[in-house]
Amino acid sequence: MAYETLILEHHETVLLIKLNRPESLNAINNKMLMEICTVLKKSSTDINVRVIIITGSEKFFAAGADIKEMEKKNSTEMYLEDYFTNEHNIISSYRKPLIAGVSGYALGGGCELAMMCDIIYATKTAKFGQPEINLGVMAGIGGTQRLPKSVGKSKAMDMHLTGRYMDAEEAERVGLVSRVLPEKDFQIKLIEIAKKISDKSLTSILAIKEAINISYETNLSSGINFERRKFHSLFSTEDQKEGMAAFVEKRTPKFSDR
Ligand code: DAK
Repeated sequence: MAYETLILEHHETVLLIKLNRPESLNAINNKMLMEICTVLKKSSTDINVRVIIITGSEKFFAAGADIKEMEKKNSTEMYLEDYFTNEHNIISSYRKPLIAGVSGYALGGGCELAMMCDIIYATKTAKFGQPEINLGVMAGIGGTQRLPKSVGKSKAMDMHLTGRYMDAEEAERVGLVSRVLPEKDFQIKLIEIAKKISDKSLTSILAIKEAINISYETNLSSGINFERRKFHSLFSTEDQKEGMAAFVEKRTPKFSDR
């Protein structure tokens, strides 16, 4: 299926989604979000897709939600259309790992889309920001909630209230970004890392993602209890037997997702 706002590339079990609205610096419109969600829905049960990368171009990941699409809307329309809510829920509850590869601008909804992913890798040209305050509005797809969890209250307030951008070096230092990677062959490196994840047992991958995400929603003792139950349950898998036998036999494990 051809998409209007996305380019898809399959690299074995890694699916790379490239945001593709260069004329507006990949501003996220309704169509783009719907297309991302269609891809996620299709790939959620596709055994050939184990890890997804969302990336943009060298100069821009996404410069925010599409201001031209929103400009004339009033609050009743926004409320009744429930603008972006369903899409937010589909992306943020996706079970397989989502990697954001950010080069250049990740602003407003672009920064929020990156933060909905599980890991953010960036090049040194990346610029993160929540500049909605300059438009007389505020973040609306998680920016005020996820950013403080990554960078702390003070920096999140600073970014949302001043609208300033955070560069890659600062973003890595404060934990918004996992690693800053070289600009040259950025995409190749992203795929390489995604493949490394993809080679693991899918049962472990899904359990780890679920357990880490639970830590955002629950208290410490409930979270640790959840983790322990997941850990116990993995001992009913063939992959646990294979992984531990491979260690003892000093060989590389061959996981079967069973
Ligand atoms: N939307 C629409 N078009 C955009 C755009 C955007 N976010 N960003 C850039 N463009 C367009 C420009 O209008 C321009 O188009 P033409 O004039 O050529 O037709 C083209 O892309 C190139 O942009 P510039 O000429 O401005 O390029 P520069 O290199 O000079 O500047 C820039 C790059 C990224 C600094 C600048 O473009 C910029 O400031 N862009 C806007 C950044 C921004 O404010 N982003 C936040 C958007 S608001 C919701 C929840 C959340 C949201 C919405 C709803 N609900 C729950 C309901 C999210 C809101 C946002 O993200």
